[in-house]
Amino acid sequence: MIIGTKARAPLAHARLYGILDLGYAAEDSLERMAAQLCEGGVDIVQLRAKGRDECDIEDMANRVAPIFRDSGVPFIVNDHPELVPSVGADGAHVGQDDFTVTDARWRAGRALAGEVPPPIIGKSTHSVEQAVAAAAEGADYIGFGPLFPTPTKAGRVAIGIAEIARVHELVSVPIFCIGGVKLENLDAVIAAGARRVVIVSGILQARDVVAYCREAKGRIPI
Ligand code: TZP
Ligand code: MG
Repeated sequence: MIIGTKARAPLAHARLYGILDLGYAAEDSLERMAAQLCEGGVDIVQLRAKGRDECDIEDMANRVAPIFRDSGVPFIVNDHPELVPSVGADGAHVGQDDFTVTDARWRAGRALAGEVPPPIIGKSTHSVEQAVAAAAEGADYIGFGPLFPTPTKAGRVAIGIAEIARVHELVSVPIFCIGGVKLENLDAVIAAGARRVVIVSGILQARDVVAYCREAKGRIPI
């Protein structure tokens, strides 16, 4: 059942992207963490549950979706666009080796035909070339990174911060800089040209999740 109490905030206004990552958030803490992310002011949230089967992910998404909906925070499901209609999510996020944007949009949107607003489809990119291609493919937003080495995406080569300015010149959809971003380096990431960031472990491992989100959000210029 979909009960909306607050209109979904526009993606264009989003500055801080949080991820409920099962690598850090215990399964029995999801509702509590979701509420804290909302209280901290994250603008968009993704559920990321690598290695979990789709039924489990559907159950978890069903548990947290109402919390995000009540706060007007867009809720994105990683890797499983076909779950978007059944859990009442706002969209899906796909990687370079996952569905194309078109395919993801079709899977996410087919049961929502005629409903407004349409699902949001985001795509991970790891270079300026991939970022340009994802935007051309029709992604509503992109992730750009990992900027720094991170255990959350172990083994992926860090791309650094030097290309942040360039990617913002070439890509007009919202760009969320991701990968190893923490309060400690956030100012440098912003100084390099980032307007939006994703912070995963920094937020989920914070002693005070709400305060961490508020501090991060307050440092990202409007
Ligand atoms: N994609 C690129 S880096 C990354 C993902 C999902 C992980 C970011 O996590 P953290 O903990 O903020 O480095
Ligand atoms: Mg993926």
